[in-house]
Amino acid sequence: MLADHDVEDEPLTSYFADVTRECNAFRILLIGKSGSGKSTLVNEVFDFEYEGSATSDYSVGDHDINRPILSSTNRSLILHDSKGLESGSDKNLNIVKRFLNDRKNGPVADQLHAIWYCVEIPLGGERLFEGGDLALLEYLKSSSVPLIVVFTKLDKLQFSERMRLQKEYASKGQDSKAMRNAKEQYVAAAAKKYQSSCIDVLQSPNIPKAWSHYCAVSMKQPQTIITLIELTKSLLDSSETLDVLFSQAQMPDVNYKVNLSLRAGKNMYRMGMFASALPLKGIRKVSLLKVLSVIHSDIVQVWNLQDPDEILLGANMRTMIRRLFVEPLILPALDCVAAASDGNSAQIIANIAGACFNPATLIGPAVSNTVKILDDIADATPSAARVLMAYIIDLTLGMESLHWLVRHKDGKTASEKDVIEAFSHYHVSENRKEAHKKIRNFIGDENILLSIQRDKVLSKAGEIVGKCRIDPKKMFKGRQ
Ligand SMILES: Nc1nc2c(ncn2[C@@H]2O[C@H](COP(=O)(O)OP(=O)(O)O)[C@@H](O)[C@H]2O)c(=O)[nH]1
Ligand SMILES: [Mg+2]
Repeated sequence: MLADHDVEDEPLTSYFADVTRECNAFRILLIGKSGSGKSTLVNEVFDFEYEGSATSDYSVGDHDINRPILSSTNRSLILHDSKGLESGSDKNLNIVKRFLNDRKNGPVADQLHAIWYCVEIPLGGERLFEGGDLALLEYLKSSSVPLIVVFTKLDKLQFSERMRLQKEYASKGQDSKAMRNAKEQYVAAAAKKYQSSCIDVLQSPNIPKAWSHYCAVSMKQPQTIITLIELTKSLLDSSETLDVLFSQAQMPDVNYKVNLSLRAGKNMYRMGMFASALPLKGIRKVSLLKVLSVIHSDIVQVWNLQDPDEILLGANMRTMIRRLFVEPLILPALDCVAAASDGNSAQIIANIAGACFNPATLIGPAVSNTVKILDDIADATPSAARVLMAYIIDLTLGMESLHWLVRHKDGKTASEKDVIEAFSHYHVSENRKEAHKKIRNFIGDENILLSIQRDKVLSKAGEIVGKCRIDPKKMFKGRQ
């Protein structure tokens, strides 16, 4: 709560700014031999590309663990990279130990937030860990940093099992074409091998038990990457800051982003409904417009899309969201535009969205009207509740559409055209219509009390988003 004396100048603090005040990037250490798939993995999880190199060039001959690796493609991650420790490499072992020790204490921003210990799944009886690795694992037993052993290149093991089975079939005189339909078989055979050559070894008494979690990943199997993300997330539960930063930094786990997007909205909803409604001494009325702009930047930051032209936080973007999603709520007649013109409503909506990015047509009469209305609303009315709820839901689902659109592009950056396309797509979708119908049904004008029951409204918002999620397959149907 605001203290009386600094009320006048206290800006509206966003949930995101608040949670990330002490630390604004997730810091991770990757350990693993050269070629074990570390760079590939961070690219899959974080869209993290090293400057000037496609894969692993940065590491050639130089794994300086102390050097934080940053990337302009994802500013929410700080990476440290260390090669695996061969036997007898005491020097390297000591460097890693010193690094871990140096980062044990101190501010949370300097600490290490997770360690992924990468080991390539052996195909032909190679050793999982070298002697130096064992010494390091022994040392890591006393570390409190979440550690996950990540077995990499699962697809290669599956492929090699497939080949082995194919030969076996052939040697028995069976048609090797039968193998084409034998995916289940070779996946199961690979799982068995993974169990004996990785899990059993990891769990054997001679491997120091520094780890409590492990998983297998493949760059060709997105679900395995999500499993690693969920596992890492499950180890961060005690820190809201780290949970938020990791959710922001990782890219493929859309559910994780949607949940955080709603959580960010939830905290600001309280602001929107209460700071204005309660006659607390000294607290200024906060206009809904102001609250919406904070919700906007919080939700946009969660999605962490590459936005070189700074479109997503700009005034034009906020105008577009108001125009497409808020206006129809406060001035229902405007919703007819979309409803009446089914045939090419997508184009009409895209035109309206596009106009918001064109300064010459920026402020139409409807827009300035809404701005005024929003600026005047500083009360806990059902109408304010609907606007807040819709803003959170629409922006979350619109950003989800944009996320899918951008992920399918080379370079993965959001352009103005993408923004217009994604939000128009969402606007004319059944998802949006359904979401708005549910919002209106939920908060009717008589529901003044309901609208200030934050938890009810927000669990409802979560439920609505859950039912109206974007289906990327549908979204890209008909596109080449
Ligand atoms: N088949 C397959 N190859 C992979 C996988 N992960 C990495 N690789 C390949 O392994 C090689 C080394 O990967 P890299 O990420 O550079 O390893 P690093 O030296 O540990 O950073 C590259 O050619 C990658 O394409 C995977 O999951 N499956
Ligand atoms: Mg590398």
